[in-house]
Amino acid sequence: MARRAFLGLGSNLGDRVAHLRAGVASLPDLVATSPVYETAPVGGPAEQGPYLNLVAELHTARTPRQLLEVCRALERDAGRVREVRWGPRTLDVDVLLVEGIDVDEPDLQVPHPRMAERRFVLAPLADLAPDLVTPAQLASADGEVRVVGTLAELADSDGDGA
Ligand code: GSY
Repeated sequence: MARRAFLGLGSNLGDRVAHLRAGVASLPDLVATSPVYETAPVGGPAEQGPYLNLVAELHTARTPRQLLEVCRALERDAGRVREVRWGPRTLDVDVLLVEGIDVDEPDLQVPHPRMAERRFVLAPLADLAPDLVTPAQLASADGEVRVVGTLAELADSDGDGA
């Protein structure tokens, strides 16, 4: 059975727009993408640069674990190296939410356990699914975010976010 599912994509290293664009282009069952937000880094080294974030909506019969495999493949394709926890990365892709399914396993929790605290997740999610995010939740989330345009509008080679 196909369900609504949401993935969060972020990049703050290298050509951030190109990394997001390549990630989105490889997503299966894609229905929509939010605008792109430039967002202050949450956690990690103080000197890292701002992120570009967006949320993608899928209509998919894949399980959360199958979606996690998709996310990891996209990160690998972007040359991501897992070195510093919460450190800068070419591409981060998280399973945020799969409607009607909860998962609580050591390497996979869905809904994403920290999404309600993060404005860089809730703001683009609210653009796609206003039924899932209340204005109060958005107001009480942490972090600075600003819309910079749609993925189609933004040029590649935006420089290194770090
Ligand atoms: O959890 C996703 C990676 N990440 C981000 C992010 O995507 N955006 C912002 N603004 N901060 C972040 N910190 C981490 S870790």
